[in-house]
This record gives sequence, C-alpha cells and structure tokens, in this order.
Amino acid sequence: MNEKFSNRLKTLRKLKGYTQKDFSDIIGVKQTTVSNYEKGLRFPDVDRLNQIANIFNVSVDYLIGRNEVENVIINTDNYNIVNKEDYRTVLDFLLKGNKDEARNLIMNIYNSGVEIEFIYFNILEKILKEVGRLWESGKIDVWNEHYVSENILDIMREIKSIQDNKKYKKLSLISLTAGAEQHNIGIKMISDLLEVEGYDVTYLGSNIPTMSIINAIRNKNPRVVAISVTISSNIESAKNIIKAIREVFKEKAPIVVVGGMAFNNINDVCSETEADFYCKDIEEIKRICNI
Ligand code: B12
Repeated sequence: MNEKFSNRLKTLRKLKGYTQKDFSDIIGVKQTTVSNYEKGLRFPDVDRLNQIANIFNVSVDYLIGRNEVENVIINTDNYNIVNKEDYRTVLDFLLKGNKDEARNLIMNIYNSGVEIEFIYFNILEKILKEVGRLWESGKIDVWNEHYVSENILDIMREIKSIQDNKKYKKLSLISLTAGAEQHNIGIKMISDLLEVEGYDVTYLGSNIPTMSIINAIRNKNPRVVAISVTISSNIESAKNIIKAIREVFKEKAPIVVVGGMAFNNINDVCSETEADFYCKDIEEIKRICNI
C-alpha cells in the first residue's frame, strides 16, 4: 500500500478542516472508505485519485508521493486552527518520548506545502516557549527540555536538507551565540531562513572562542556578523566579541547585529553593546542585510 498517499490525504484533509465524514460526503463514498484510505487499507482508482487531487489543488503525482514539493492553496482560517492543534500534538508526542510521531507530523505538514518559516515560528518556536513554561512551573524536568530541543533541532536539519534555497543574493553572513550561551535554536532558525532566502550563511553555533570568531571573519569576509544572546549574563561576552572585531578589523569591520531575548528589557542595545544594529526578528535582520 502507498503509505505516502495515506499520510498526504490525511494531512490535506485536516489542513482543509474537513472531518472524514465531510470528506466522504464531498467525494461521494462511505466514511469507512476514507478511513481505509488513510489507514493504507484501500487505494482509490484513477478517477477517484483525480477527483481528490482536484479538490486539494495538488497533482496526482504529489498525492501518491512521486514528487515532494507542491504548492497547496490552504484556507488561512483552517490552516491556523489546524496548526494550533498540531503544535500541541507534536509537543505531547515529544513529552511522551514519541519522537518519530512528532517528526512524521511535522514532515507531513511540510510536505503538504506549508512554508518552512511558518513551521519554524508558528509550530517549533511555540513548542519551545511552551516547554519553557512547563519547566518553569515544575511540570517537566530539565531532561525533557533537552530531549524536546534536540529533537526540534533534528527536525529543523531534516527540513533544511530538503528545502530549496534561492540562489541570487550575494551577501554573506556569519552567525553565532555569544560565549557560553547554549540557546542557539533561535539564531539557527534565523540563519536557516536567511539561507533559504539566498544569503551565504556560515552558522557557527555556540561556545566559539573569540580568536576563532576573528579567524572565521578573516576567512569568510562576511558583510554581517549576527550574534545571539538569551541569558543576560552572556551580554558581556557579546560585548567582548564586538570589541575584538572592531580592534582587529577597524574600519573594515563587518556590520555587527545583535539579537535575542537577553535584550528584551534593554533600552539602547547598540550603546550597551557597541553593535551596529539590534534586530528582534527575521524581518528586521533582512532589512539590514538589504541595505
Ligand atoms: C530550549 C531551551 C534550552 C535548551 C537550549 C537548546 C538549544 N540548543 O538552544 C537547553 C536545555 C540547553 C537550555 C539550557 C538552559 N536554559 Co533554557 N530554555 C530553553 C527554552 C525552553 C526555549 C528557548 C528557545 O529555543 N526558544 C525558541 C527560539 C526560537 O526563540 P528565541 O531564542 O527567543 O529566538 C527567537 C528570537 O528571540 C529571535 N532571535 C534570537 N536570537 C537572535 C539573533 C538575531 C541576530 C536576530 C535577528 C534574532 C534573534 O529570533 C528567534 C526566532 O524567532 C527557554 C524558554 C523560553 N521561553 O524561551 C528556556 C530559557 C531561555 N532557559 C533558561 C535557563 C535559565 C536555562 C539554564 C540556565 C537552565 C536550564 N533550564 O537548564 C540553561 C543555561 C544554558 C546556557 N548556558 O546557555 C531561561 C532563561 C532565563 C533568563 N532570561 O535568564 C529560560 C527563559 C527558561 C525560563 N523560563 O526560565 N535551555
């Protein structure tokens, strides 16, 4: 049986906001037939496949899993409702240790045409923020937090590896977290999305000695260096990195952008850190990159 067909049918139906009963009425079969399609117990004939593909505005090839990416037109209202549930479902899977189910649900959503940016910010980021709340209120342990964030990183890497990047922007950028800052998922999301937009991104992650950052800048000659800080005590490390960049490269120094939760309550981030710009999100850093 075609497992991709079963999964795609289920995801597309949910994205449209149809119950199995609604959908069976639309295509003129019994509800058990739709249920059997989704369980992989039955497979529709060619006419029925065409009919289903037309309803979801996808090709038959996509429906049966012969190609991976398809533009799916999704009703925005249903889309938001479905994704609200999906983020909770993925989190529940992860908290129960069902990483494969969590991964499959996200990959189904992605494969049905939902933008990588939506998945990152409206599903994965939401899960992480909820994990933070659960940890703070003592409902989950630190290992749960680690398990969820590691699996989210795996899912991000998987999506990133199959995502097509645009190729036309020349600007290069190095991204990293400051000092001992281990919270690197936010800056990884930003880096991935800039790469998808066509920027030449070198993402370095966490715990990079300042001298090594200087070496990376010498080697890659980036126009922008983006530094992320989440915990306030790491702002000092960001300041030291920026100071070193300015001392070494002087007027040839790359543009330095800082961002991250640590700056939420600071009034004048640029005076505090000596960065050129403070950006809160992907849109703000894209504007800087386009200057
Ligand atoms: C996952 C997580 C971890 C993971 C991190 C894994 C990883 N590889 O990143 C692990 C388990 C390692 C961890 C460890 C710790 N954590 Co923690 N962690 C979190 C959690 C749950 C989610 C963080 C996250 O990934 N958010 C999702 C991302 C996408 O959001 P984001 O980081 O804000 O990034 C977005 C924007 O800020 C922005 N952005 C970020 N950087 C930049 C940079 C630029 C240039 C731009 C343009 C934009 C930008 O864009 C991003 C996308 O929208 C938060 C809870 C929360 N509410 O955030 C706590 C939280 C951040 N952790 C906290 C703490 C205290 C810790 C620990 C000290 C203790 C602990 N819980 O184990 C250690 C410290 C580790 C260290 N030395 O850094 C506190 C921080 C409190 C504070 N403000 O000081 C929080 C808020 C939890 C809490 N409620 O108390 N943590």
